[in-house]
Amino acid sequence: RRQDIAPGAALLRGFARDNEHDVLAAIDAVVARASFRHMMTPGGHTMSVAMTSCGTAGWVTDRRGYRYSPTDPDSAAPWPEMPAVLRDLAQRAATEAGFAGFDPDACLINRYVPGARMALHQDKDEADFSAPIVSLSLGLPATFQFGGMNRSDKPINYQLRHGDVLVWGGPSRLVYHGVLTLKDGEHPLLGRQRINLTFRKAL
Ligand code: MD5
Ligand code: FE
Repeated sequence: RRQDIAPGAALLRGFARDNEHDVLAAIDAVVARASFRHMMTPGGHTMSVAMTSCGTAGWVTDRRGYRYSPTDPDSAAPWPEMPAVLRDLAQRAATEAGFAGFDPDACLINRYVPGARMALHQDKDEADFSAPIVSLSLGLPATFQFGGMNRSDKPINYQLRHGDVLVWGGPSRLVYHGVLTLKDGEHPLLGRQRINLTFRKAL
């Protein structure tokens, strides 16, 4: 059930399915303390994806730029702790993909409703690119684009479904990637939404 999609990038189909109820309860507990919000890009656009975070650092954007913050700008409180069930899942997935010893300090939680999308970008706000990023997809399926080292490289599209985990590091760590506009649908556990978690070593 490990599909290598590029050097350093592995897709673990259905990896989180046996754990889905505990995983969803952990996400609910985080969201109860740090709500999903639509943040503003430095260019002044409001993102269609709603976000929150847990861990010692959370990714934020506003007119001042993109960065990791130890506190939630909405509450000024520290982000909720990363639930053990989520950290363990990310560490097990990283190990299965060849990145034993992954120790994430940030988990960005993205919520897509139908119509939301994420344009091609690189994840480069982290201090250390030697650690991989682990991504967990839940709820409605989405098409993600796996590109190359240049924005103009033609991306390959993959469908990500409920429970799929993607690990990318090494030579793939800085590839351009994105998520196409989410199509409408109804997921038995999550309804009309997709939730994606990305576990990172940010600091
Ligand atoms: C998401 N999140 O699904 C996306 C994609 C982000 C972000 O990109 O920065 O929060 S996570 C999975 C992904 C998509 C495309 C390429 C790669 C991973 N990759 O480079 O392997 O919310
Ligand atoms: Fe990204």
